[in-house]
Amino acid sequence: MIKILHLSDIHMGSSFSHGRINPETGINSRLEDFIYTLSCCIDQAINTPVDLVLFGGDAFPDATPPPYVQEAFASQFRRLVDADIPTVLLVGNHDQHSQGNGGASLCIYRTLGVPKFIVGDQLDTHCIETQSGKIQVITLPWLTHSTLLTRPETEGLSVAEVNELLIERLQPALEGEIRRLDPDLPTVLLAHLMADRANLGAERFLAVGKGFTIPVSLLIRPEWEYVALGHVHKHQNLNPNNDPPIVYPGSIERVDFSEEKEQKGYVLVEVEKDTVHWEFHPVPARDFCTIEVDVTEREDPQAVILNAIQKRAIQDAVVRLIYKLRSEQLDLIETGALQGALQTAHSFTIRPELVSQLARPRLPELAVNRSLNPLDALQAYLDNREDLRDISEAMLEAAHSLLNS
Ligand SMILES: [Mn+2]
Repeated sequence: MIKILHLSDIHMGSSFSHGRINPETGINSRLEDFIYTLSCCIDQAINTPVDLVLFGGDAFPDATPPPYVQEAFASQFRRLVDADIPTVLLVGNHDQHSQGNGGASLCIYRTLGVPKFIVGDQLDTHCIETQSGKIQVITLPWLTHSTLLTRPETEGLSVAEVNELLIERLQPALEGEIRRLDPDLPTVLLAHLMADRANLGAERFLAVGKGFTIPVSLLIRPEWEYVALGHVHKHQNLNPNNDPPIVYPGSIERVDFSEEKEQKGYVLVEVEKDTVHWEFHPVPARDFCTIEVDVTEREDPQAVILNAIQKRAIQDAVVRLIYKLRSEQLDLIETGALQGALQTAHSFTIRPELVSQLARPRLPELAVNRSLNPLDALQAYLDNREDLRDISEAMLEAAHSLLNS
């Protein structure tokens, strides 16, 4: 029986806007959070101990993280080297450099020849010798147009057609890897991809440009015991009959509020030829908490908001307070007291939304049902800005020459 710890989507270095600077270290508290949850995963790998760690991709927000973030990541994975645990680092879309090939942020581990570390930056099969026997891991990093297609092939095609063509190419390539497998050894497919049955989370907004979706049917094969995925931040198994399990462990910390209600963690897998057992383990990720109140119809909006805050567990959480009110109620709100009520939160933002003001255009000349050319719109704007009168002539002139250039 080979024991595997499968984690993914670490995104170390993101979510800084939800943190504060730790005065003792000068480090953003959210980086400390991400280091902490990663250390929980590594602790588990070492204490179990597992025979293999599989990382499903997206180590950082981009391919060129600042050195102190890289170092924080490396010092956690270094513990696996010391514990003699083989590790596969798969390249996700956030790890790829837009210029050039491969994962700039992860390839350094191969360049340095870190013992028992494998970087999965291409479709390949790795036969790994573990404490409990051999296992085959097929690595399938994030695919882009240029991975399997040339520009003339994709010219004039729609996104959907390119997607189809890419899958047509992927299929035989994957088939080639499958044919080379030793049928007597347990096998895992480790892939960073968007499967067409996956529920979306923050990754939808984080990704630059649209990626490809891979049909789940392509991942259901008797040749492998487990499919270890990365990319989607919400933990899920895409094949509930577990034949084989197709599992996103999800991210290990909340990257933003879209992950507020998701449990964060990693997956422990036990695998041998034709048998697999897996289990999700939560990590103590920092809580996020949205408090939304509509006080437009309330006599005492301040008390209603304070009451809404009181009812929620905000201690040490990243909190956002959103309240809707009418402009006439503005004088009834004392922001200082709201801030006071949120003091026990790790960090908080307060966002008042003025209802009446949103419904009415600020300048009657710019009503939604009227279409103005850009110069008329600028003219209307400047007419309403006393303070810009001195430069309004010059601005109109500049706008005119820009539009005519
Ligand atoms: Mn990703």
